[in-house]
Amino acid sequence: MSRGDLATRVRAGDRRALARAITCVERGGPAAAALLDAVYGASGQAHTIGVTGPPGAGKSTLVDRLISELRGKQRSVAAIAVDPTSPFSGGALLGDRVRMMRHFADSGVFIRSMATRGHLGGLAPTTREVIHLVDAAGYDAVLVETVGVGQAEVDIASAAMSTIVVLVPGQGDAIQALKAGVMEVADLFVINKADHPGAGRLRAEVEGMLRLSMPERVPPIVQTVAATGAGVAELLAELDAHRAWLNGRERLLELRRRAAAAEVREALGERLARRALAALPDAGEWLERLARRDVAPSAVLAAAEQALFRAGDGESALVDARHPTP
Ligand SMILES: Nc1nc2c(ncn2[C@@H]2O[C@H](COP(=O)(O)OP(=O)(O)OP(=O)(O)O)[C@@H](O)[C@H]2O)c(=O)[nH]1
Ligand SMILES: [Mg+2]
Repeated sequence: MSRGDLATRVRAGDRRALARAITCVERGGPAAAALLDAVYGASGQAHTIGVTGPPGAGKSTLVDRLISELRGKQRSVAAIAVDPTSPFSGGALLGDRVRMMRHFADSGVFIRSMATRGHLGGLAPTTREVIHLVDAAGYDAVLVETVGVGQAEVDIASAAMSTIVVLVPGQGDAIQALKAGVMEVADLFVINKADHPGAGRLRAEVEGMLRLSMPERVPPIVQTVAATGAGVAELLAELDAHRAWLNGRERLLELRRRAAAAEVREALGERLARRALAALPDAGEWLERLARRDVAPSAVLAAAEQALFRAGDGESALVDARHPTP
């Protein structure tokens, strides 16, 4: 199948083509870039929803319930689980896929796991691109689960329309986590495991902090028991309300501007870094000297920058970096 056919089939909502396209994008290189170019115009319609929070908070269980809730309203949904890489297998954890197996027979549901492969932050290097693909395939909602406290929330918030931060009672770090820039990026808070003691108190604490720091817009706080599905209908109603609010005035456009800026900056950063390190003679030696404190960090940066510019004008550096030799 040619690349053009694959893009056409993705845009037509063909699930098998979508799975193949994601694999292609994860592999990278010129084929991935061409495929993304061919579907990009069709993306931007789905309600992209980030679901993030500490390990074990119940994110996958919640996503599973949200899928059911959305399907009950005849809405199609794609779920992407961005897992931490297991140091033993090097692959994505299987648990989420097993759990969601019951949705696999449903043609209105698409589920995919991807590994972060040690990438900093909560997103895999290609998560944004995979979101574009799934979005272009015409799903009404795209749920993206990422693990983490801190950078993960900030990253997913720059890639999704609505960001849900999941907290659970009895975790001492929940309130602590809110101080690390997370509060600003959450559009919605979920207090999951509300069947555990302390849910009401955690809610009051979160609400108190939000009122203090952002009195003009306190995000909704929804209590859920993902294990039973309690509160999930309310959560979806809040998500719909947030989407409707975004649709007002220029908000969605502003959000897209920020997402585009984050995406370009991230991709450029990675490509330029790869290119600069490849162009720097004795890069390994420079890093060794840096580790030994024989040189200052700024000296290494300056050398890498000079090597990058020596390697050619800015344009050719970017084109070459798009087609890295393996
Ligand atoms: N009591 C109770 N248990 C829950 C609830 N939601 C999820 N769990 C359980 O909590 C455990 C972790 O749930 P997951 O959905 O895997 O959590 P997660 O946040 O996706 O975990 P990671 O992806 O590993 O970070 C599982 O054993 C769930 O059954 C809840 O509302 N109440
Ligand atoms: Mg999970």
